[in-house]
Amino acid sequence: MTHPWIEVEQKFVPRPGIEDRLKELGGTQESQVSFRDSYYDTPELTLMKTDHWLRHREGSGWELKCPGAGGNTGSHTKYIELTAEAAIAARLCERLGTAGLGTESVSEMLGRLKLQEVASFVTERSVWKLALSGAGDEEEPLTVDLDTADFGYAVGEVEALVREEAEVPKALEKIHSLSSLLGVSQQEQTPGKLIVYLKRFRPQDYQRLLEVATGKNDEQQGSATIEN
Ligand code: V4E
Repeated sequence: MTHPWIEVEQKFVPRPGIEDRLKELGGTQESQVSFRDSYYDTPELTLMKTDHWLRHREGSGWELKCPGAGGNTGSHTKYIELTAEAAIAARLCERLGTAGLGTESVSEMLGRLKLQEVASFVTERSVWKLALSGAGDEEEPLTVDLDTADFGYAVGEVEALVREEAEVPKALEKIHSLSSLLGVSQQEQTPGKLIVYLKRFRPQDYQRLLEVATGKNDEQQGSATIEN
């Protein structure tokens, strides 16, 4: 079986003129896309509290982000991204302590696992590709996504997808190099769209995640890094 992708990324606040800077650095705009993400969890936020993020992305289907080995600390994050329904279903059953029925699709298991929609929003995304000079021709270029969510929040991310844990340090090095060329500090910790959505529209849920992330909750099990 192919390994799932490991997504290594750093988010940042896009400053005015970011597109010009990307062009200056040799970047090219690959596409402009729009999609709706709907996130699901139990009423107790069992998944999010342990840094698992289940969503349905319009046009792509079900996706589950799980923490990579070593957890997530500091300005960058590292997640394993499951997109095969059977793998997502198996991980959901494991996290939620229930047996899999084998043939169930993710949509079919939502009711049984008490998974309900906690957020839904549309993102307009401008996708850029950029190969750092000095990197070999065979090197995968980095991706820079410039996102604007329909609730009025803009965020950028510099991202690399790798197959093996051993490739993560090099990916991080490249991400840090490009980030600093874009004027993004390595210390910059910019919240993603979902976290800002929860803070604005589901403040009680946001508070519960914050309590887990800051260790104020006895049931703490996860390594979520939510900012106040
Ligand atoms: C992993 C995660 C969340 C799920 C959404 O992930 P995100 O990378 O924000 O999605 P998106 O749409 O911007 O990018 P794509 O998947 O298309 O590349 S919501 C929160 N997290 C974890 C997390 C965290 N706990 N703390 C910080 C600082 N960042 C992320």
